[in-house]
Amino acid sequence: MYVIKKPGWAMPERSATPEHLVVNRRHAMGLAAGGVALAALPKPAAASDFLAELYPAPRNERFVLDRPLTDESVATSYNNFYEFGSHKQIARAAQRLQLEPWEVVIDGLVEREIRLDAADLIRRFDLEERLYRLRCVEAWAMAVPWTGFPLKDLVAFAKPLGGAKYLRMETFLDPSMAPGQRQFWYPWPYVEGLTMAEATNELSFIATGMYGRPIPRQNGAPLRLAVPWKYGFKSIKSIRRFTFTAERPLSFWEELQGSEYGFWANVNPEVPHPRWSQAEERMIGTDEMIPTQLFNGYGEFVAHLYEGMADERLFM
Ligand SMILES: Nc1nc2c(c(=O)[nH]1)N[C@H]1C(S)=C(S)[C@@H](COP(=O)(O)O)O[C@H]1N2
Ligand SMILES: [Mo]
Repeated sequence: MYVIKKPGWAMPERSATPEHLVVNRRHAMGLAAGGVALAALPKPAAASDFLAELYPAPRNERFVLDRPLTDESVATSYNNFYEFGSHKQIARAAQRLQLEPWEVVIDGLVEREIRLDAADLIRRFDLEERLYRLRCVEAWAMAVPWTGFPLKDLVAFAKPLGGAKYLRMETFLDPSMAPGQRQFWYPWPYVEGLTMAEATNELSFIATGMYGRPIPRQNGAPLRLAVPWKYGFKSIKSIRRFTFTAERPLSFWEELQGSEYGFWANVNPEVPHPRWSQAEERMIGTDEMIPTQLFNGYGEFVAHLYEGMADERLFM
């Protein structure tokens, strides 16, 4: 594990989450001694029932936090999801996102193209919970318990060919559900990409749930990437298509404003955004200011991926 400095404001994440979530989550459906079972907590507004029977899943204890979890009500009501508007209060509008049917396409440089429903895809993998930080390029941050599966499991399922160098991911395209997609000056659909080494890194995760429940629409149901060492815009929501390619994909923000949002987008407090400093981050919910860390504190897992790449714009 990497060494974490515990500042005065830090508290162990265990005190921020019901203890039964740490213990035996699949069987913690009744009332746990000394606390209220998760299933008994009131469901927040704008929650989802998609594959509800799969949650909660057991926690993977390898991923620890240095700060309290963000309140569920905050993490599910302060969002970036430009398909539903270019502001943070899109949770209500995002309820129009229709999750059934949701066909996922896996194509490009693969043994054979795969098309299957998101529910069938998710059921193929062992779900686990991970506590991750998320650092938006706009200098706000949160700490959330995702549920999902490692992206490398999906890569193995896809059987990419030797020539595959990148994984390109694409969000749905349906302006009738998503009013933001009628804003023609954006290059819809939202696209993101990773190198194969990044996609198969242990940290790369596909989130299907959050706070021990199905992931809400506003946070990227039914499938959303979580790559916590990169700025939040890399964590593409509501993925419909995974394409293995030989060419580096052009991502949504890079196409829109390549001088400010690049392909790599690794977090680095010492490389300012052209219009603001990246030295600190504001935790949503508490507004605490916290020093930002190189690779958002995940260097132990990912720093080696970027050795010998000094010519690339790794931190923008
Ligand atoms: N499809 C899609 N994915 C997206 C975005 C978006 O607008 N559309 N915004 C990104 C940005 S900028 C951030 S910071 C995170 C926000 O995730 P959250 O709303 O779950 O906090 O989602 C990322 N994924
Ligand atoms: Mo972001």
